[in-house]
Amino acid sequence: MFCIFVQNKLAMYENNLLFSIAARFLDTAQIASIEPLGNGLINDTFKIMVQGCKQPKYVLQHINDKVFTDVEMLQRNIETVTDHIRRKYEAAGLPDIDRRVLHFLKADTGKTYVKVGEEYWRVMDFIADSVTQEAVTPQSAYDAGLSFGDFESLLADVKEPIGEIIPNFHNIEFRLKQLDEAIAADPVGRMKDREVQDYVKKIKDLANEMYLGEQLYREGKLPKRICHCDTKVNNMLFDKDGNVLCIIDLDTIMPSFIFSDFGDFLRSAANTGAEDDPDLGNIHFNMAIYDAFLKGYLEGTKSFLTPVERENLPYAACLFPYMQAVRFFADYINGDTYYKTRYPEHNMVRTRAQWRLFEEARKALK
Ligand code: GN1
Ligand code: MG
Repeated sequence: MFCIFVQNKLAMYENNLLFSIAARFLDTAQIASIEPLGNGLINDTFKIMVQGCKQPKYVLQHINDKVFTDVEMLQRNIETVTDHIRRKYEAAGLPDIDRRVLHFLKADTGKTYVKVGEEYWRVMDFIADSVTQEAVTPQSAYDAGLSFGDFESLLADVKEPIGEIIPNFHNIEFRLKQLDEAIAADPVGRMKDREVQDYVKKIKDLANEMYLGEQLYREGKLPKRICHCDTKVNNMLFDKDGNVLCIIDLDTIMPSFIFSDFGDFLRSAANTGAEDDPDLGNIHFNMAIYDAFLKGYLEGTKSFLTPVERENLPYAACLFPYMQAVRFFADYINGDTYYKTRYPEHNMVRTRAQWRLFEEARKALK
């Protein structure tokens, strides 16, 4: 049995259950074990080990359908995108395509997910000989810029509709409205804390500055494109030599401003501390990483990026720590109902850390 922290509770996954779900996708006779994998804040992920193989063969994932309420759309989006990229790679004669784009297995239902009881599950191939990194160097930041730029340009001509899987996901006006609702409801009494009140004020004082993207969009000056929308460093797989292999965690692919992919990558990559660093002294905005990522991203997107998008990339790098602070903070006030937390104050610690990163980015990019 495995225990995984979900919303302060231990989620228990019986081995038998995991095996029986895997059996819907593949022949379980080959399975040696199923064990927890990774540190996502939303879904629960497991690696499937098979006999005679040191590295995992498949990844089994429990889909959080409180967050992704339309699982059919979720998987359709992912299949559309992965099929599209695969076809392009094949046409270009690229080698080793199975390690460059994710592949989801079909279950006995013919779909790439199953519903077991009230829960949704899926299985994908594990990308062989790949590693994740929590930190980047200027060289890998440059490569990541190229890769995410490439990723967006590969998706520029997708014909099938890509649904907005989480409506208003990166809309800061909407996120601030959610914060206001949390403040008004104050369901667990966290608003009486002086520090919490101070953060409300700090966040609101700078809100106008952060509305820029939505304003430009309303004025018809900023397009939405198909973006990844969760470009954290640990959502890229690298090969043993540190080259970018494959972009993973495709759940949030949806139409958005390119600011999402640019800003969210730097939110993790340019942070010299951890996303939830309790020591704010560790948190600075690393300009060498910013410059390298920018260079790669501009190269990767040169076929389509407009001047308005290009000029506002520094804004995007500030917007994302700001927005993440707002989201962690609202969840804290709501009593930790969205993000997995490991201890009671976790979302507040994350809020402080993201706010500090925002201040540091704003100072560095002024
Ligand atoms: C969530 O689960 P994970 O780590 O891929 C969140 C992102 C946040 C991130 C913060 C659907 O992503 O938007 O930036 O946590 N995903 C969703 O680490 O809300
Ligand atoms: Mg994600």
